[in-house]
Amino acid sequence: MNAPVPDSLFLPPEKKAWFLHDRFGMFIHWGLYSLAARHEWVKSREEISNVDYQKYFDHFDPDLYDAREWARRAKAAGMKYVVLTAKHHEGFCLWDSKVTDYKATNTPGGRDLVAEYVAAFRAEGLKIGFYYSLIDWHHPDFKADIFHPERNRDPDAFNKGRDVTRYAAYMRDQVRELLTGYGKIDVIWFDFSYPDRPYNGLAGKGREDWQSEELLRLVRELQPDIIVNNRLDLINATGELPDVTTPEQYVPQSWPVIHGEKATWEGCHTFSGSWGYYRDEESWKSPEQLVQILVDAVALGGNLLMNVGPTARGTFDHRAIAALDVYGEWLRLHGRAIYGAGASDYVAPKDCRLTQRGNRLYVHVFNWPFAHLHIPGLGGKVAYAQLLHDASEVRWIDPHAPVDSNVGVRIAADTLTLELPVKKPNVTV
Ligand code: JFZ
Repeated sequence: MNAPVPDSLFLPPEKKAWFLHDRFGMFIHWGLYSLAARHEWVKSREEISNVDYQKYFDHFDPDLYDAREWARRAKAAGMKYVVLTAKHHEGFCLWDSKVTDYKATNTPGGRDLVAEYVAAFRAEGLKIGFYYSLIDWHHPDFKADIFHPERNRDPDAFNKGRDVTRYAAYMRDQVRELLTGYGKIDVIWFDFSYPDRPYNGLAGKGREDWQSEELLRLVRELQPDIIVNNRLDLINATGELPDVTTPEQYVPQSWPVIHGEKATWEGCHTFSGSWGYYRDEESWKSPEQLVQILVDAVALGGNLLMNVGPTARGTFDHRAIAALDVYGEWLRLHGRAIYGAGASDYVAPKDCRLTQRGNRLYVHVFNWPFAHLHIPGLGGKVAYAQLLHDASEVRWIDPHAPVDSNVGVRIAADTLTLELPVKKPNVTV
C-alpha cells in the first residue's frame, strides 16, 4: 500500500545541476479556461457541467498564438526554462493526443500547440517542461471528488461505471506521447494529489488512483534525466519526495528541509493571483514584489517558476508583458546574483537577503537604510565592495580607526559597515 519506491526512481544530485544553476523559469497556464478569463478552476468553482463547458472548446481559436514571440519574451525576461500546461484539470489537451478527442487540434484553432511551443522555446535555448494534470474533470473514468464540478449534483450516479484504473492507463498513454513525441524533455510537473481530502463520502485521490509508481517508472524509462516534481504522492525509503518540492504562492521562512536535508525546491508564483488568464483581477504584484520573490527564492537555495496566463487569442496581455520586462531589466544588471548563485552561510542584515556565488556575496537591500548598512560577521573578510548595477565602489568604515566624536560608538571589528548613497540609486525597481 504505502510502500516506499526505490531510490533509483529519484534523480541523483548531479543531474539537477542545470536546474539549480538556472534558478528562474516560466510557467504557462493556458487552456479553455483562458476564454472564461476568470480563473483556471472556473469549471470546479462554478460547478460547470461538460455540456455547459463545451462553449469554450467550440470557441477556442488562438489566432494570435506565436510561440516564438512567447519564447523571445521568456528569454528576454531572463528565464532559462519553461513549463507549459499540456493538460490542466479541465482535461483539455493542447497537443494532438491520439487517445482523446478533447484536444486543440479539434477546436477551431486546429493546431498542435505543444509542438509549436517546444520548437520555439528550444530554439531560444530554454529547457523544456510539461505540466500534466493528474486531475481530469472531463475524462469519462474520472470519479467525482471534493474538487470535481459534479460533486454536488448526483455524484453516486455520476461515478457509476467509472473505472479509475482505466484513467491511470490513459494518463500513461498521454505521458508516453508527451515524452516520446517532442524530443528531450527536461521537466515534468504533475499536479496534484489529495488522498486525505474526502467529501460527502467521496474519496480523495493519490498514488493508488494515479498508479504513481508505475507512472514515474514510465517517465524515467522514457526520459532518464527529466526532473519530476513532488505531487505524485510518492516517498522513498528515507521519506524524501521526488526531485523537486514545489511550495505554491508561498515564500518559505527558511530553506525547506525534508527528513533532515535541505531540499531541492522551486517556488511557483503568479503575476496576479490566478494561474489562468483572469481579465478582471486587480491584484497584480508590484515590480518590487516581483524582484523580491525571485531574490527570496534564491537566497533560500531555491528556484522560481513565475507564471504567465496567456489570453485565449494566444497573447501575453500588457500587464504580463510589463511584469516580464521588470525581470528582464533587473536581471540584465543583477543576473550575476541569481544564475549559479544560491544561499549564503552568512547572516543577512535587517531587511536584506544574501545570495552567494563562489566567493562573491550579494547583499539585496529590500528597504534602503539611511547611509550605513551594518553586516555582522563580515568585518575583515571583504576585499572590495561595489553596487552591482553600475560597479560603483562602496566604501566602508574602518572599525579600527579612532572613534570619531560625531559617531561616538566603536564599530565591532567583526562588523562590516558599508557607506551607502543616501538616495537609493535608480536600478529600475
Ligand atoms: C495547483 C493547481 O490546482 C492550480 O490551478 C495551478 O496549476 C497550480 C500551479 O497548482 O494548485 C493547487 C494545488 C493544490 C491545492 C490547491 C491548488 N490544494 O491542495 O488544495
